[in-house]
Amino acid sequence: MKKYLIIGLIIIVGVALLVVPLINDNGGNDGQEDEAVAAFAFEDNLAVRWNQTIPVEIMVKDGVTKLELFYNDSLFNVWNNPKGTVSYNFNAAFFGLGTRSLVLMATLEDGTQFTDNRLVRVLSDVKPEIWIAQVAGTKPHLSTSFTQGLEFNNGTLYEGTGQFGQSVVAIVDLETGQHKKKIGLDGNYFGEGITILDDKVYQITWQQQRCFVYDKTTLELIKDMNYTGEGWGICNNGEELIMSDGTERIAFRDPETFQIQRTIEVYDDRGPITKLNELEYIDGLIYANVWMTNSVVVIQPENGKVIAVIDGSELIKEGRNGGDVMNGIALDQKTNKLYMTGKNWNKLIEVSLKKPNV
Ligand SMILES: [Ca+2]
Repeated sequence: MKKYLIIGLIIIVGVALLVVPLINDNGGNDGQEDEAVAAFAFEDNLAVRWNQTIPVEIMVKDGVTKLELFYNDSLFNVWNNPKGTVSYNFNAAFFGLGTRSLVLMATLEDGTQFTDNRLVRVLSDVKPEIWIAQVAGTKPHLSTSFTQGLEFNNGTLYEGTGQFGQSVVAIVDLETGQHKKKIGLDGNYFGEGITILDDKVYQITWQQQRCFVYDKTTLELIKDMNYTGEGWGICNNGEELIMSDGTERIAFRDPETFQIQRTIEVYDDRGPITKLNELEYIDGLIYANVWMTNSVVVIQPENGKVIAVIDGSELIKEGRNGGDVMNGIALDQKTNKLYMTGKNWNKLIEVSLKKPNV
């Protein structure tokens, strides 16, 4: 009997949790157009460009003692006893590119509160240049490698591969494409990007939320670190790890703790660029493969603006040969040669970039 009593109590509490928010919501804004005491004067969400002004107009009915405006969860302005239409303009670049929330909260004399909210999408003010990736040379690449990470360190090429049961980190012979030394992941892990910082190789995993750290010479495992969310590509700027997760978001992480220090959202002048995959840090810019496309986007790390899109069509023709998507960007700092490849491609392609007016 005690068991049924407990089950009964759980059901009652469950129903109460469902019903109470519904009751409270009647005092809120949803579907209360005629009763709203304050609301944005525009119906839809807003799209603005970096450095443009976000024009906010709010219609206020009588009886509102306090009106508060929040942008991206920060209080931006307060009006006491507002009347009629109030306006407020601020710069869209304040919290950077991306999707932000705009919330107004109106308080009546009796303490009742009403809210209204919209989203603001802040687009880049830069129209990306088109750079053409041209084939400058080719080298062999193991067509068994489902390439997820590619990076040079002091003239040595490292590759990380994916697929359950086939994921490795390898030191690659640049001339033959063969793996000179490698370490495999346990079959439960799907390898993703790799990067080398301070004599350590960092390898992230797709959905297993774990980053493995190896000695860059011996490839012996030093430690592993946990994180939340998916892992796709990784590179570094000499101080921070820079990681993509399959969305438009890029996180800058502390290499010791793997904690996120800041994030950017990657946008061009039309919207977000999602499915950011393998990364490479070159001359202060982040190059990113865009999954399922022939494109690499070139991103400003300070703000997420895409300044160029590299068209990889010629590389696909040259290197794909029945393989999977383009993935893998690596600059050999010693020779200043740029290489790109794809998953299961049989060629590693030396690339020259044709830029406008160059
Ligand atoms: Ca890379």
